[in-house]
Amino acid sequence: MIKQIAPSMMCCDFLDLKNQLEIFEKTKIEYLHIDVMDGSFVPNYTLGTDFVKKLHKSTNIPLDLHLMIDRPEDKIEWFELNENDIVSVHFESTNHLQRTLQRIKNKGAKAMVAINPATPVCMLEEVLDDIYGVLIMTVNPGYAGQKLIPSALEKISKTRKFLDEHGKTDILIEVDGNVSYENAKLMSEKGANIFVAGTSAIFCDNKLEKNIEKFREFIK
Ligand code: S6P
Ligand code: MG
Repeated sequence: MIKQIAPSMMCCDFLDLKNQLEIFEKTKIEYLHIDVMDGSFVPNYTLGTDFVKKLHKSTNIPLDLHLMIDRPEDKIEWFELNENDIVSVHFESTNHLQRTLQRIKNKGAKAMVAINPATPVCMLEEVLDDIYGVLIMTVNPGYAGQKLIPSALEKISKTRKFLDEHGKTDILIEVDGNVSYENAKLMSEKGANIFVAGTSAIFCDNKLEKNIEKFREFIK
């Protein structure tokens, strides 16, 4: 079973970014999670197109773009995407989910669908052929530092079961929101594959390298 870490870059220390990227490379971090918010789909602003370009120039670690924006189908073109990058688009943010996923794949990236805590995974039945993974929000999107929504844990097992029953054993599950060490362990047991690590875990203090090693032990 694949177990990968995606540090949430909105939680990083921007004044120490160069050193932090070196630590991510040294600890073989699989993805850098980039939260893109538009102040409309979610009540906040975060990272954007220029930061994505800058990271592509500065590291070979693939990016994991989490688009929390309205009408993503019109904005995919704005982003520089590499072959190994992931782009997650919210089910709730578009009337044209399949078209949006197709546009991501046309740009050569891997397409995933993100679902809010209130959205059941069965809503994805018709796009299972179009996706690399499902991003389960374990908090309501918009902010770092929130508390896990308890029903989200069970939703991970439900999602794994739903995917397997549809013959999609290769579709990955990513979890995002309050992925603390303890929660990550439970999420891993329930079938999560990619873990967004933020203020609840690796960015809780300045011992980034040690924290990443510790996090790996919890998701084994
Ligand atoms: C939230 C965003 C997330 C957060 C991450 C922070 O809307 O999509 O990626 O950055 O959840 O982690 P934590 O541990 O502070 O919840
Ligand atoms: Mg996110």
